[in-house]
Amino acid sequence: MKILHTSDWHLGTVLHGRRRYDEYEQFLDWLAGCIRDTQIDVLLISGDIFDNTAPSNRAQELYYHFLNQVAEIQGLQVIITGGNHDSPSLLDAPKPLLRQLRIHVIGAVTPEISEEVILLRSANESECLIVCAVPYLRDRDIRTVEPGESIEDKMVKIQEGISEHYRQVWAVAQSLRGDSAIPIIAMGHLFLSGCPVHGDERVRELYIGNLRGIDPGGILCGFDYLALGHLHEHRKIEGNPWCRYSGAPIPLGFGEAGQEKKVIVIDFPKKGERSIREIPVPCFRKLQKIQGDISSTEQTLRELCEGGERVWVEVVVESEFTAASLQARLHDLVRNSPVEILKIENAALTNAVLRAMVEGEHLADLDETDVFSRCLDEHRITGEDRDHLLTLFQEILVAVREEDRYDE
Ligand SMILES: [Mn+2]
Repeated sequence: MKILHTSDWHLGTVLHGRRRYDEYEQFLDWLAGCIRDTQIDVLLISGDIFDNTAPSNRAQELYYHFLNQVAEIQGLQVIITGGNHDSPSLLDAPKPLLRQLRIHVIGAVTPEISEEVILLRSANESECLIVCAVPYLRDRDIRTVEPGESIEDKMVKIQEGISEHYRQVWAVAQSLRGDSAIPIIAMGHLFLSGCPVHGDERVRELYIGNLRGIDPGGILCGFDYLALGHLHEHRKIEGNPWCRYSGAPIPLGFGEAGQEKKVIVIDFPKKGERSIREIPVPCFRKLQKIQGDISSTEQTLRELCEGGERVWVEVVVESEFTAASLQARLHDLVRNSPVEILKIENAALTNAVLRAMVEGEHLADLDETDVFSRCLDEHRITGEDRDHLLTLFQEILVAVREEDRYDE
């Protein structure tokens, strides 16, 4: 059986006000072709299909158009699990219909844990695969709250709850396998400790409070492969090539500019054999971050314009300028070229008045935690109190983001 692993599509994502449907269209067409050409038997999508819990109709159209396209591929089976950005009820709503197309959806933890364990047979029934389709595990799925518990107690319980969930699906899968040699794969949408995070602009969302990730030892069990989602950069777990983050297929922010995006193909050609390879995803629109003084910035922009490639640019200028003249000067330079400047940051200005709201700074440049931090500054809250309040704030933020608004 040949498996393709991808995750973190974030359909509907917006970058500095720009929608990205054309890139997604190209990616999904490419992916459908890749599945066909590589003769994939099973497609795994490990969470964060959509960027938010109420995706636009256009984002949903892209999703269903793709599913319809791949449903026509002879023998292909698909498993989709929910991520922290997804609405579980939105993903699960068309479950029975998609089931008819050999597409399994696990939007949230199922009432019976055995429903997360799926036995797949190849088209000619000669091969089998067991997939433990574990979705993103929400706090309420894995932990009971007791009055008076400390944040530390809570973190220990989350860690234990997640490990216990994987032990349970592993046990179900093993009994399903019996004496046969059927490979067992698990999916997951979580942050493993020991994974250095760099270049990821959404890093704050990876943590629940100050939980610095799940210990991989607790969830690896005996899985032949662990198909993870949540980190946007392709990542292998140290010392274990069979446990990976596929990473997002398109760079979702300028922090991911320059990363090579991939999908992963795992093959179990015959009993006891397995192989793995990475397939690079073509770049449908380049993102580039330019940082430097005004003359080097202008030089780089000129070169980009001459290059003729479609590119979105974020500029950080380290020379002294008033916001308005800088904007005009740089936008003039790229006029009528395939280069578009999405954001200009005036580093000198920002540094000079770092913590105050100033002219040229927009609320859109800050995230919720930045605003809350400034509020704490205003009130001169420091030390342990500050850490504690920031942790509580993060918890509320995660709860608000995960709220499944249309689940009735
Ligand atoms: Mn995620």
